[in-house]
Amino acid sequence: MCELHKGRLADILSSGEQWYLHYQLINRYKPADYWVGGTDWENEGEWIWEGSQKNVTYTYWLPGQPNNGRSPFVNPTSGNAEFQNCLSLRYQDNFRWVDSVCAEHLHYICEKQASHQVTALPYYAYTHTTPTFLVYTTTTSAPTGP
Ligand SMILES: [Ca+2]
Repeated sequence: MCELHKGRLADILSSGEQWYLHYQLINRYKPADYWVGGTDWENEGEWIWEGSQKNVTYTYWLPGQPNNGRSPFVNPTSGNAEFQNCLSLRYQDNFRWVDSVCAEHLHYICEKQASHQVTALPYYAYTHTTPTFLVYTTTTSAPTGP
């Protein structure tokens, strides 16, 4: 998915990045849930940003999340119901984070190196240097999985 755009699924490393995305999503994009690059696929409960392999330190989980819920989604390959190992931003909860089944099809947010400094937004005083976030409004499953 993001590789097509020469980027990777977004890391959210600070409240500044979270609010930057929040502002962009509510003003410019569809009211929808979005994938970013967090996953605990390899070690349950140990969340990393898969693009950079950084630990997830800043968090914006919805209270009660992540809960590693088992969804009714059945992996068409394995035939098993899947647990929640990928991180999505939930529209109905102000883009707080929840863990979701990676095979779900959601919109997604990539990031790539900026070629120049991007100064964003009238509303939150946040100068976004690098990376640049790119929001895609087609849907796809998260790329992590067996
Ligand atoms: Ca999990």
